[in-house]
This record gives sequence, C-alpha cells and structure tokens, in this order.
Amino acid sequence: MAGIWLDVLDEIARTCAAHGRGDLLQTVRQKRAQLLDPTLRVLVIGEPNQGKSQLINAIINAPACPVGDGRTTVLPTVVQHAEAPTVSVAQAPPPAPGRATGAAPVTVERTPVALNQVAAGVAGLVGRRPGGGPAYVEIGLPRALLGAGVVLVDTPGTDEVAGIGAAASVAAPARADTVLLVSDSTRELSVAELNMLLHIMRSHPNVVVVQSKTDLVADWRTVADRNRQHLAEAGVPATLIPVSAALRLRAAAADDRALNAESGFPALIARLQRDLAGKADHLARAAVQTVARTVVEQLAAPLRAELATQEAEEQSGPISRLHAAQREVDELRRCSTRWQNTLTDEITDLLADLEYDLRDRTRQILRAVDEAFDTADPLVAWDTFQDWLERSLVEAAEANHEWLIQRCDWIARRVAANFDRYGYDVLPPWSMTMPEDIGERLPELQRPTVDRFTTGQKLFTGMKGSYGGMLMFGLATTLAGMPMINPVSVGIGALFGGKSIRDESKQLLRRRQATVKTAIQRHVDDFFVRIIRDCRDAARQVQRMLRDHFTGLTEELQEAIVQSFRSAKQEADTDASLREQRQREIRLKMTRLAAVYEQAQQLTGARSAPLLLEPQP
Ligand SMILES: Nc1nc2c(ncn2[C@@H]2O[C@H](COP(=O)(O)OP(=O)(O)OP(=O)(O)O)[C@@H](O)[C@H]2O)c(=O)[nH]1
Ligand SMILES: [Mg+2]
Repeated sequence: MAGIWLDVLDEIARTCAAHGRGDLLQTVRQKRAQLLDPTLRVLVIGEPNQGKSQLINAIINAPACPVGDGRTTVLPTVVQHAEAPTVSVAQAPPPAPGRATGAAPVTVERTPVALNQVAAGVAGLVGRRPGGGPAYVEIGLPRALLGAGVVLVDTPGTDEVAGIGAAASVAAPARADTVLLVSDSTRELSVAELNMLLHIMRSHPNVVVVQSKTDLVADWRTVADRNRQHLAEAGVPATLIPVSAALRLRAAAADDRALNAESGFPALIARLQRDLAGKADHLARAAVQTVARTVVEQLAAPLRAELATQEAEEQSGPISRLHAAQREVDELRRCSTRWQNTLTDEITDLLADLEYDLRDRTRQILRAVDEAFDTADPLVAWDTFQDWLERSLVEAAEANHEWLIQRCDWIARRVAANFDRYGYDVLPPWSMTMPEDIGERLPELQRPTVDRFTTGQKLFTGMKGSYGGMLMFGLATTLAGMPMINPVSVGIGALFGGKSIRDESKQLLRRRQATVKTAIQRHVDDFFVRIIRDCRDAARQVQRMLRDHFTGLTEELQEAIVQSFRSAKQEADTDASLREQRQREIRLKMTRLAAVYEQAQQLTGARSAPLLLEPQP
C-alpha cells in the first residue's frame, strides 16, 4: 500500500524538479522522510493556559511537562521514548546567512538538564547558549505509548497564526503527523482559534480539536456541541474530543477505570493509536494528497499569472503596435487626399480672386480715363496722361502680383498644415518674389492716331461756311437791289465761316476723345488679358511645385510608415507565434499538474476542494 503513495510523492518531487522549484522539492523530500519514519509526531498547540502541557502529562500519565497558571511553556518540548528519564535542552547553531534551510543536516547540540530542573529548562532559563539557534527541550520517558512510536510535542501558547512554529522548527505543523489544538471548556472556540485551524488545515490533513478541562464546566457538552457547530460552519473537518486531564490523572492515581473513561482520554488515545497504526497508510495518503495540493497550487500560480499577463500583453504589446501602425497607414492615405484637395481648391479660389481683383483695379483706371477724357483734349493732355496710365497699370499689376505671392505662401502653409502630425518642417524650400520686369511685360501703349484740325482744313471749312453765308445773304440782298457781293453779304459770310470752324473743331475734339477712350479701353483689355495669363501661369507653376514637393513628402512618409507597419506586423506575427508556443507549454504543464493532482486525489476516497487550474476570468 505504501508503494502507491510513495510513487505519487516521488512523481510530485520530479514535478518540482522539472519546474525548477528547489524549495518545494526540499519540502517534498522532508515530507517523504517524515512519512517513511514510523513514529507518530503529535503536535499540541493552542492559546496560552488552555491545558496543553497538562494534556500531554495526562496522555502519558506522568508529570513530564511543567504546568502552571500564566505562561509556563516557553520552549517547545518534545516528549519521546527513552529507557530512563532524561531531559536536555537541544539547540541548533544560529542559522548562517545564505544557507538554504535543510540543505545540510543541522547538528543539534544537547545540554543535559537535571530532572528537577525541567521547569527551568522549559521556561528557557537553563541549558541555553546565548546567541544560539532556536532551542527546544527534549524529555525522554519510559512509557508504553511513547515506546510504540508516539512523540508528543508541547508548544508555547499562542493565539496567532504567526506564532505557530516556523517550517524548520520542531513545533512546525508541517513536521507533525497529528495536530491537537487545545481549547478549554470555559468558553467556545474563539475566532483566533478558528483562524488558526483554517490556516493549519490548508497544509495539514490531520487535525483534532481537544476540548480540555471538562471537569471545570458543568455543561461542557453544550460547549462541545457549539464548538462542533462552529467547526462545521467554518468548514473545518476536524474531530472534537472533550477531555479532562484532571480526571485522567485522578483516575490513574486511583486506578479508576470508570473515571478514566469519563475523562475522555480513551477516545483521544485510541485516535492517536489509530493514527500511529495507519501512519504508513491512510495518514500518509492524506498527507500526500495535501502535499500534492500545496505543490500543484504553488506550481500553477506562476503559470496562471503568466497566462494572464500574456493575455493582457496580447492587447498591449506588438499587436497594439501593429494596430497603431495600421492607423498610421490609413491616416497617411487620408492626409494625402486631404492635402491634394486643399491645394486644388485653394488654387482655383486664388485664380478667381486674382481675376476679380485685377478686373476691379482696371475698371477703376478706366473710369478715371473716361472722366479725364470727357473734358481733356488728347492732343494736349496725352503725354501727361500716358505717364499716369502706365504708372497706374504697373501699380495695379504689382499689387495684383503681390497678392498672388502672399496667397501662394499662405496656400503652401495651408497644405503643409495637413502634415502637422508628422512633426517636421514641411514648407517647400522656395518662395515667390516680385519679378523685376513687371513694367516691361506690359503691352506698349501706342499713341492713338487722332484727327488734327490743320490750317488748310480750317481755311477750307471757313471758306465753305462763309461762302454759304455770303451766298445766302447775297441772294437776299440781290432782292433788295444790291449786287450779289456787297459789304453785308461779305460780312455775314465771314461770320458764318467763323462759326463753321468753331463747330467743326468741337466735333473733332469729341471724336478724338472717343478714339482715345476706345484705344485705351483696348489697351487696358490687352493689359488685363496678359497679366491674367501671367498670373495663371504663375499660379499653375506654384501648384505644380507644391504638388511635386508634397507628393515627394508623402512618398517619403509612406515609405517610412509602411516600413514600420511591416516590421510591426512581423513583430506581431513572431510575438503571436512565440506567445502561442509559450501558452501551449503552459497549458501542457497545467495538464501535467492536473494529472499529478488527480493521481494524489485517488489515494483517498474523499476528494478535497476542486483545484483551480484555469485562470480566473
Ligand atoms: N480543572 C482542570 N484544570 C486544568 C486541566 N488541565 C489544565 N488545568 C489547569 O490549567 C492551567 C494551565 O495548564 P497548562 O497545562 O500549564 O496550560 P498550557 O496550555 O500548557 O499553558 P501555557 O504553557 O502557559 O501555554 C493549570 O493551572 C492547570 O492546572 C484540567 O483538565 N482540569
Ligand atoms: Mg504549557
């Protein structure tokens, strides 16, 4: 029968080694040695003054452990078999730093103590070397129960979980086969005691609650019932045995069997004997089951944590970088469309605005021209006027061009703003300037050919007018009996001739003015067409340059972004496959752990709580 649990224990040890957990392996080895040892180590724990020491004395029917009110037991006391009574204080050397616990067998020094010095020894007053390691008292007694292999360990009272012996100490529950928690009948189990029980039950399958001093309390049975209820409620599967050490000792002294039975000790001793007999069987199986549970839980915890972190990292690691890179690619695509639209729209607007501006400026000039030549004679005013007109047109062209420059600069900035998020200076390394020769580009203004009133023409016109007048009045005077050419008709003729000349020159002036206006109108139209064409060309050129510049930039960015996307993708793929592999490994390990656990479970009929191997959602 031993073979099976031993196999499982060895399997557990191998698993610890495979997981590289030297510490757990050490514990398992210690457990193995303990389970193969035929003695039954009984650890007595409890709060101070509960009658622990007296319980031990009553079990073996000997005043081995000092008993008293107040804190009597200071050092753990190991009561075991010896041919003759012996007492010694055992002390290990102080733990050397860096030495793993239990890595090398610890040599314990024993200082014999006289039998009448037991109380002082247990109180820690004699036999202890200052500066030494943890000390304990060893008491040897020739007693049948001890001789059969029971070792009783008394401990200093404590109500704290932390007060229970540490792993290496003689008072460690891990080193005990049976743990007796002593709580007297004067009160029900305290919260501290239940906590202690819960704590120990986690790593120890064999715990008995001893309710002591039943002789002190009349209705100890009610207390016992309440205590059993508390245990059940707390989920502690421990047996409760009510006893009275006082009755047992009295019964022993009087050799009174009935009293002994009443003391409750036969039940407790029967339990200890059963444990002793079953140590290599049911006790060992339960112990291995507990070891399996502890070990598997400890081995699974980091695996479970790793799985959880891996799942968390899946969302944050390379995959999230890949998503970010994908977003960058999309964003660049959007940016590309956006800046192209900006450029096209802005250039279209620019052209319309420039044309409107120039149209406005030339219209004002033409209005001034009209006003000027409503009165001025082109013959007189032409030169001054020509200077003014040329200057005005150059000014208009310059103002218009200045605007073009500013707008182009602004457009470059607006398009560049689309690249803001890429965070580098993206304005084209170029800027427009005002051409020097803007005046020379203008069409030349030809002096319009206007009708001049020459002296010959004047003479002719005058003569035509005076001849008509003379003839008209000559005929009239002929009727009055005067000759055709007489002083009156000659005078009238001269008058008429003068008027004709005046009329004629007024008409000519108006014609000249009209001619000049038309000529200037045509000139300004030519000017407009040429300047607008220049503007259009310039704007187109700017558009092309901006487009080339920003296309280049987009391509550069795209290359970088696509590159980083590719590396992110590769990284994510590698990461995913590594992660998958690791997860498979972890799951495999978990499965193996579950198998080991299951094997240990089958050692006993009873199943303990199911093991949580999968990570909690
Ligand atoms: N009436 C009665 N008194 C008991 C019984 N067992 C112990 N006592 C008394 O209870 C007191 C404490 O007993 P101890 O055995 O010293 O108690 P302990 O738990 O070992 O105490 P510490 O070692 O100080 O933690 C002593 O006065 C005992 O005489 C019992 O069964 N009946
Ligand atoms: Mg004591």
